[in-house]
Amino acid sequence: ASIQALLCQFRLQEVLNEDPSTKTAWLLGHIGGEGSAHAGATAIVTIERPPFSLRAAAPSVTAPPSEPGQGLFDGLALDSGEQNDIYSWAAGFANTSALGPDLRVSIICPATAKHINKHRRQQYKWVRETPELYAKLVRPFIDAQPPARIQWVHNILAKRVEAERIIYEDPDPELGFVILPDLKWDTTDPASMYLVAIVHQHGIKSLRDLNGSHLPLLKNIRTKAAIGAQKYGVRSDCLRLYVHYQPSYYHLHVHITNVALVGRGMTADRAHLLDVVISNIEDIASDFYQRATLAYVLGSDDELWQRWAEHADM
Ligand code: M7G
Repeated sequence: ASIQALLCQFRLQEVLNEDPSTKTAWLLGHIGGEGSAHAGATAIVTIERPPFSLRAAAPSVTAPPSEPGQGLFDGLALDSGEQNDIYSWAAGFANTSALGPDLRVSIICPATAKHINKHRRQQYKWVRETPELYAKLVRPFIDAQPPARIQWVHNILAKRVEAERIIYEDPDPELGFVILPDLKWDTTDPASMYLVAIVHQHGIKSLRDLNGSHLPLLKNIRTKAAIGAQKYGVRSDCLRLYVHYQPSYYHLHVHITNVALVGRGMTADRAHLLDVVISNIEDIASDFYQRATLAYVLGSDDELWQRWAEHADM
């Protein structure tokens, strides 16, 4: 059957997730089986509003002005909208090919339970981790992490894997680290440069462990990140350096990105800027991060979620 025919049979059961920022929705339902005893096949339909393709619609400088009746907004069906002084706005349906397609659809059918869980919205909670809660809930969780979780880190530090991708190394066992492209970056576009610095020292699990004794290490990373970034032509004043709390991997590493890159991992939810970390330790207190309350978002998919959920105050 054509995609259109399949979609005409789709019966919605649940909106699994909606993301206003990407204008995407994930719908769970059934296709086929109508009027018969069986329910049809489980299907996940993803609908997305694509970006406008205005470049194709824009007249080139040499083209003659468009004929009447060939305007960009022909076929538009708008509500009456609002007007106020020089401002007016309305909503409606495009019905015009000049703006490009206004819907993209994809179907997984039959969808498995795994597909469904993957696309179902997580619940989120904002938690405030005091030093006491860290000691009670989080540190035991970190200590229980299987070493295999950071095997990839050890492989990089021992040059067993990705050795040719290392773009800078300070081999000092105390102050040293390696810098290499993050797996999220394909190294083609410097505007989206994403590097990671992984320290040689073992045992610094996270931001919580950092104190005055680590200032030389942190400053060393701050200085040398610029050398690494030079390889991609990114200037030292165009770098955003931060650590995540909570991180996914409990071996100290610093994210190094082009400031032009904006995305989820650098929002206030989890990112702690290296400059601020250094200043807090150096200018405020050597044990700042042992005394601070650190707040962050937990998703119901996070393993830490369960630990907090068992804690009565959550
Ligand atoms: P994080 O703050 O611990 O967790 O960062 P996050 O992934 O939730 O941000 C770990 C960083 O290391 C992430 O930016 C990952 O994309 C990156 N990363 C993870 N792995 C398994 C690898 C890897 O094998 N190689 C490289 N180069 N980067 C990795």
